[in-house]
Amino acid sequence: MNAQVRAHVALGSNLGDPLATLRSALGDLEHLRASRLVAVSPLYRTAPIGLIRQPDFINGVAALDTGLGPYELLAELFAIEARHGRLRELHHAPRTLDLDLLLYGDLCQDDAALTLPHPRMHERAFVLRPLVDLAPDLALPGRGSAAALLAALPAQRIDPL
Ligand code: PH2
Ligand code: MG
Ligand code: MG
Repeated sequence: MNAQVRAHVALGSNLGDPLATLRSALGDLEHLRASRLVAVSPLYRTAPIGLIRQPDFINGVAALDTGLGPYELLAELFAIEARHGRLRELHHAPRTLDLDLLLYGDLCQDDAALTLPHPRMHERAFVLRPLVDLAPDLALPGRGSAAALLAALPAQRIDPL
């Protein structure tokens, strides 16, 4: 197998039965080829950011060790979203399942298909809170300590489930 890279994936849902959807998606991540699901954060009920007139989200973060390359992993995440009825519609619109590749080791890159680290993760408490639960000492390449970034954010409503 290729060298394993630690990747972090954000999970979000605010349509249908979000908790059941996230559990099912985590089951899929557990069976992802060439990969091992290392840890799953606590889940949170979070106020929508962006379009605010939509249901609360359930959010969490998973850590994987993977032998997949970043684009292969991204394609697998899209396939899991599609299996859960995700239609790619409006930016920020409600979704049955959103799986965002946050970090792939400390890889930094920016092209039309994939930006790493995820370009908005450092300003989202619904991402940083569960990420810091999993990895309290993690630093975002180019941005520094995830815990310090979280502490500096304005308050966002995120309640443990
Ligand atoms: N995802 C978005 C936009 N806004 N807000 C919350 N609370 N949680 C999300 O996962 C979320 C969002 C776009 O992907
Ligand atoms: Mg997404
Ligand atoms: Mg997203």
